[in-house]
Amino acid sequence: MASNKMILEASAKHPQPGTAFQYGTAGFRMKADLLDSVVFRVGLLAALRSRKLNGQTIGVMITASHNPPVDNGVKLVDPMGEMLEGSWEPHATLLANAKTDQELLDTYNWLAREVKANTDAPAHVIFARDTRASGPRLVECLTDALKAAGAEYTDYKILTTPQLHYLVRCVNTKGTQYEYGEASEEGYYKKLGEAFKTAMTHRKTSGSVTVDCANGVGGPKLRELIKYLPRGAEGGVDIKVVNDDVVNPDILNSNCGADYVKTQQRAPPSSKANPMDRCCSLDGDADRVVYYFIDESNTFRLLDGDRIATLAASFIRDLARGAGLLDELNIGVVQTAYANGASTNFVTQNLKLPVVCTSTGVKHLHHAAMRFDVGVYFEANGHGTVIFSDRALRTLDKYEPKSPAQHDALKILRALTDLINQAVGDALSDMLLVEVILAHKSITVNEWLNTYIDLPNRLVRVEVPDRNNFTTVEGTAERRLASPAKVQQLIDELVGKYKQGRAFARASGTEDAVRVYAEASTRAEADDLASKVAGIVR
Ligand code: NG1
Ligand code: ZN
Repeated sequence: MASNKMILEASAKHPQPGTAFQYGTAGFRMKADLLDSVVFRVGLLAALRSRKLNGQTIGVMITASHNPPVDNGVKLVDPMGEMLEGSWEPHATLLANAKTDQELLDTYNWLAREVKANTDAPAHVIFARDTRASGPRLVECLTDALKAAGAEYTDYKILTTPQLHYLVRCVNTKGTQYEYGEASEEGYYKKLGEAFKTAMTHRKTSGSVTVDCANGVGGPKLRELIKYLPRGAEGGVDIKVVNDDVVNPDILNSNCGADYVKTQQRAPPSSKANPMDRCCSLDGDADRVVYYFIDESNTFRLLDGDRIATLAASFIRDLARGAGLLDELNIGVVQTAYANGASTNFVTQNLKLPVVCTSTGVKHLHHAAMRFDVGVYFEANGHGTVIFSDRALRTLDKYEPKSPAQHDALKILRALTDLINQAVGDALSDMLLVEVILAHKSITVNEWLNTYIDLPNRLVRVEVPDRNNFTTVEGTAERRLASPAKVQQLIDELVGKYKQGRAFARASGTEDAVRVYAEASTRAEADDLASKVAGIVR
């Protein structure tokens, strides 16, 4: 076959550097210098995936999110804008690790047979990258592969990760009853802008919101989005954009951004915000957002993914009730074990909504959320969204409100289905959602924070000789260890001694370490429990 020769020749330009690669929760991510062959091979896999799925369009995003500027990464987006199906992750790993060009070609052809993909069938791929300096070079590696594999492709240049997910979904739903939107960057802004305007009818946010863009792609994209948002008293939002310098590539994610704020538990040092000012931070590819403020005693207060989830769940539940649809719609919240226990209690006891706990990684949360009509899911680090099932969309579409109040609630609910990115967690969309909710509830960030009181907690990173020794019990959402022997029993005995104590240990999926999480009724107890569990693990 002609393409065999082309793949061999193209691959020769991007030799495997002798590194072992693994496609994980964040796709492939590492020093950008090592990624040429990986991105090339991801291109081959994207073509194969499209062929397997009858020529539907597959997305490829080149980004390393919150990692330092010297890193980069690549991940695949499935047709409805979701993460790559889990069963294909090992295929990506297999291709990335083929040692020679010939071995790569053999693996590619073997894989095509294995997944029953016809390598001559049409393939469609779209891709984008963040603002990293290594992006253009990696795009060339990608297009070399797509050309060699005979795939048709479109380069969407620089986008946020969620914008690419949006586009993939738009392209694949075009002309169907589930058409997601106009498949262009402008279409994304128009959709969000119009939904925001509808959701904000007769409302206005109080004060301003300062958005730290991590000096990443979120900066220019937010500035663009602002042009589509309503201005002035009616439905306006005053957005102050900071840390949006994408000209100097070295300052990306440096002392700013969602990851910095969440892990350091402080505002970016460059912040000029006054006490009680509403602030939020995006990460480097704008798929995560956390809110925060400095209180009157100058203490930093974080409103993380758990807080966004509880805020969204409470708002949507109230709207569903207001529209007379609370019994019709099965609303639920999905969290991981890292969610603060107080947030879980708030959802189950105050909101009276079900909570499901899944393993770490948004793909797990997304899948669990799909089982609800309205599934609210967020990781504590600020990555998440709200998804509406087809049944929920049909219900909202067909429902005839029985009063003006029901009509108003229904109108907002419908607007939310457009405002919220259904494909993936999206910092820009989530930020607008939070602004809408705060405006509707007429609450400040401080009042939002006081909805419930978090349990003191501590997250510790423990270096161990081999983290693979730490396996968890199936079905426990990584909350219980199966091995090493006796470790779980020791943790259980310890936890029992603490008031409102909860602790677990699991191997990180992204770092060579074990993470220990502990919470208890007081700061001292939470710290003590975490350090004792770390002692057991070590
Ligand atoms: P690991 O390293 O598996 O704990 C971390 C985060 C996840 C998620 C992934 C990236 C914590 C405790 N874990 O996972 O929430 O963001 O990275 O997909 O923050
Ligand atoms: Zn990210």
